[in-house]
Amino acid sequence: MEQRIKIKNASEAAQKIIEWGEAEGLVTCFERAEKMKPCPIGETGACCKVCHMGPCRLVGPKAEEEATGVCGAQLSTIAARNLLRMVAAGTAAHSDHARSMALTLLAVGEGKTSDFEIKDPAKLMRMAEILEIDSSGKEIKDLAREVALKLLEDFSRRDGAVGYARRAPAKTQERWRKWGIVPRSIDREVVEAMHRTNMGVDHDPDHLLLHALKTSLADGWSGSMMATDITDVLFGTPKPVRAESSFGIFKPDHVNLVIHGHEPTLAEAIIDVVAEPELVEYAKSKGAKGINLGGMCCTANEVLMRHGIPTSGGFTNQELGVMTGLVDAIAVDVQCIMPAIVEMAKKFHTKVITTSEKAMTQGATHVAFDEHHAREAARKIARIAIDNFPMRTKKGKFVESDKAPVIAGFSHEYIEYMQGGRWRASFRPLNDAIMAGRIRGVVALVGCDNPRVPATGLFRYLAVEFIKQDVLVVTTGCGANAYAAAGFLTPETALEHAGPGLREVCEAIGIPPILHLGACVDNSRILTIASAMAAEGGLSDEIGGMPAVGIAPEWMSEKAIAIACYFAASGVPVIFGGGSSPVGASKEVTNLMTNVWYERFLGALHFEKDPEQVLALSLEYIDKARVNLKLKKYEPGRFGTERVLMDMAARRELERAAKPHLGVG
Ligand code: SF4
Ligand code: MSK
Repeated sequence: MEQRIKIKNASEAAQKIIEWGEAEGLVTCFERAEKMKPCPIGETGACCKVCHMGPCRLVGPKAEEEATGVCGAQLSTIAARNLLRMVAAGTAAHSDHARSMALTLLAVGEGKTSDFEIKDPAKLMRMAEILEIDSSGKEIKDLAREVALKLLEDFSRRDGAVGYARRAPAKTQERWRKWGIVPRSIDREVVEAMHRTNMGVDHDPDHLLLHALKTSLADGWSGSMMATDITDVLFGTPKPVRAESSFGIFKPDHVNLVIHGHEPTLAEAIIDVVAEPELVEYAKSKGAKGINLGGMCCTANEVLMRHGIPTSGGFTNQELGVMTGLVDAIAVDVQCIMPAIVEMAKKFHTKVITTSEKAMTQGATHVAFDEHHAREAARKIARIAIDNFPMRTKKGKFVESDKAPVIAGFSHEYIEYMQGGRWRASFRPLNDAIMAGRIRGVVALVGCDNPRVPATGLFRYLAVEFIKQDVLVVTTGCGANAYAAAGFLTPETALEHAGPGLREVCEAIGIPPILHLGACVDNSRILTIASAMAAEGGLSDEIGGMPAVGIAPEWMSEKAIAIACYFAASGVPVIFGGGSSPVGASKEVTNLMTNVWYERFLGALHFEKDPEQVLALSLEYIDKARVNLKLKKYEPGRFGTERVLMDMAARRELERAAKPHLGVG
């Protein structure tokens, strides 16, 4: 533990770049995080600034019992109100991303763009079925239009429920109905959250927090889930691909163009155009051997899992990427883009290109991007990067050898397929392995990396500890990037670190013990996977009560809070690490979010600073679920009887026998 806190980044290459930068007088988020101590009042949710009689700070040993703001608001009201505002902001971010995706699907359906097409019609049909749209006899484009319009209703419906709520197990939905948290529509819940937290409206902490759950469910079971599904339909449902990660993916003799942000449309358009012969020739005319794309943050996950585009890392890598001196341009859209990259870029030759009408940064170049003129904008961006290639100087810290292999792209559909092939796809083998104690439980290690802790270090520590103890890990967001850079996303990791039961399962199926599931919005895949496991039988018949935990060890974004709340409301205990609790000042709110939520939903939200406590609490939840489900007690190396997991050869044999003319999937 001691050694981890002396370094600023657990990645050796990142640490080298940070140290080089410090010697050069370059200031990064790591140094700023050291200098900018968090305000101890705001940090724990004890500050209210929703009106101009304040800001009111409720401090002191008896603040919870005695202090109030000028209006009389108590600490529990203030802390709950602050949390609800975070959830509203996080939900808005994911869902506005989803709105763009739905509008792109609509444009494709209406034939208003020729830059995108339907890549996975089967998934579109499955979406139609879930949304109760009859797809029989319809042209695929007409169906796309109908599905898009149906999904767009999820933003503005006055009453009823978001369309995908019905994907949750019946018992989970029953709990939502009982506590009045079935989300009606995204915009309605977000607007109501802002209204309720306005000065002088909702003051009951429990009532405020129930609306936090309701708003977050509009994110998880609508916004994020539709973003994931539409992205799969337009750009392909991921299946495992092999690629590379970390800073060594930049090529000194190529134009290096980084794509950073969240919405995959920009990145997909750029991927399409950089292969065009005219652009490749143009790059050569400037002395480059070609154009090299690298992803960053969640865009990295989107293009890694669909195209094998290498990732240059997560959130805290953005300034460091510029400091390699090899990045000719960074094209960004929305979310998690530090304004600091523009300042850093000025010290090198890098151009920062903003593209969204919603997100501009002073000093950046703006190229307007929309789904109707996607390739045109993408070509402009590529040309800016190419034109900038000759401007490179020798300044920068580049570690060419810093590359790790990655296997990414485990969608719900692929995980189902890998457990039984095309004809017997199911979650049976996974459920059986959990029941037998071969796999102790499942942990989602997701979310941001953070310069306030040794960045990516908590991710590494926890993953190794979990897989050692036969816990299967799934990952999304910048956590997925952290594992990619660490070289953990390969099957060999299982051999090196995993406990005997998990290793056996990984070897039988040929998967890593840490599965890359995608970007932040793809946490919705975890919800549908958990629902499928509940439907499969043998474990819990709802999401709650599964031996599963969600962890965001280094969270920083409001989106992470929204994700945590929709997991908790769906029945998954969630533990946030890395820093103080944003509601820590109020014991009442802390109790509501842990004990009371657990009683009602079998989910909870904890904030736990100590990584060892995060680990212990997670295992406690997992083992408690095993006991409640009357599963075999977990004992390393000692498994119960179960169905045998099929290896690839056995699966192929089965498929051949089932449909010999179709070959293997
Ligand atoms: Fe202070 Fe109340 Fe205004 Fe908040 S709403 S700033 S507690 S007076
Ligand atoms: S990008 S929200 S830093 S995961 Fe999705 Fe990464 Fe967190 Fe942003």
